[in-house]
Amino acid sequence: MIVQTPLDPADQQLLDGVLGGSRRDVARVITLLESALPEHRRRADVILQALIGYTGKSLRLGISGVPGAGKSTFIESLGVLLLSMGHRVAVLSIDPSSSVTGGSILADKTRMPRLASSEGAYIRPSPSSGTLGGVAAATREAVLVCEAAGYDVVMVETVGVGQSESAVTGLTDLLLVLQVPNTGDELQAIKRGLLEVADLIVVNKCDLDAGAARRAAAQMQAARRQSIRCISALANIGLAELWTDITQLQSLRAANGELRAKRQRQNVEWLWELMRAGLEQRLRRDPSARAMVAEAEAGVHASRLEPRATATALLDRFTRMR
Ligand SMILES: Nc1nc2c(ncn2[C@@H]2O[C@H](COP(=O)(O)OP(=O)(O)OP(=O)(O)O)[C@@H](O)[C@H]2O)c(=O)[nH]1
Ligand SMILES: [Mg+2]
Repeated sequence: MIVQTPLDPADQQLLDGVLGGSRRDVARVITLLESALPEHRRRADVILQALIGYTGKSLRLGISGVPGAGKSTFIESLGVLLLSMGHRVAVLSIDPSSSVTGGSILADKTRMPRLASSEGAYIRPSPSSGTLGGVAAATREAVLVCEAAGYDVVMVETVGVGQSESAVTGLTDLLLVLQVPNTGDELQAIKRGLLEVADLIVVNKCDLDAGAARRAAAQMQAARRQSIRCISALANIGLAELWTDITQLQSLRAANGELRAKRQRQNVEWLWELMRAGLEQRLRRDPSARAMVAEAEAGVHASRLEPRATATALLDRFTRMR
């Protein structure tokens, strides 16, 4: 049913560039897949399909925490440590609330100066919300491109508040939540259900008040029945030990099959997400659908037509039109 299109020379060159680890070609492909232009979309589809055999080999780590918790500082410090261990590190961010992009490029890169100037690292800000399937879909696809380029650790920083944690769990293997002591965040996190979705929790900024950090950790430890590390992203305390925790958890899940099952589940969810988004886009844009959609909208708007029956009739007609 799905026909694989051969790559034209320009796309083949991009693909070879990505597979050869070229940061510039990684950026170009991600730009294509974030584009709303149908021609870019088509090229991105073909390139992604061709890349798929080279993906899946990284540790996909989501980083969450309230604004100011130290996520960017943490990614910078851990990233530099990982580079020194011989890893290649990609940093992506996801901000479902952002409708503009561009401004954040500078902000992200200046917050991660050492990573930004390292050959072995690639930093990409959150896409804008105009992409097919939304910001999370574009970020997920960017993860795949980074993996094909040989980045073996991909960190995704959640930016903004609200839906970003649930978005990031759909595209990462592990979610790490950064907490800070003395802010009541322990309770906020419990309320928001963040503790349930977090795979690892750490208390950051332990350099400021080690006692307060230990108390915050103890409080959460009681709720989680899991040891909570105190770290300092800024003073580089506890990061090597935390990295050991992370890799051990990942290895355990790889060995018991949980990792594979999670990624399979995520992929099927993405398929549905993209089909939903694509169907809506077609209904809104397809010239042959537009007239009947406008008619249905007008009827529903005027309370002449009932939404449920109208939607069914419209979808019936639309699928017959194919
Ligand atoms: N003392 C101390 N300060 C820290 C630590 N980690 C981060 N900070 C400081 O906390 C502030 C916020 O850090 P960021 O890394 O920008 O925090 P963030 O979570 O990325 O913030 P947003 O992206 O705005 O949500 C900065 O001034 C950092 O220098 C730490 O371990 N100790
Ligand atoms: Mg940040």
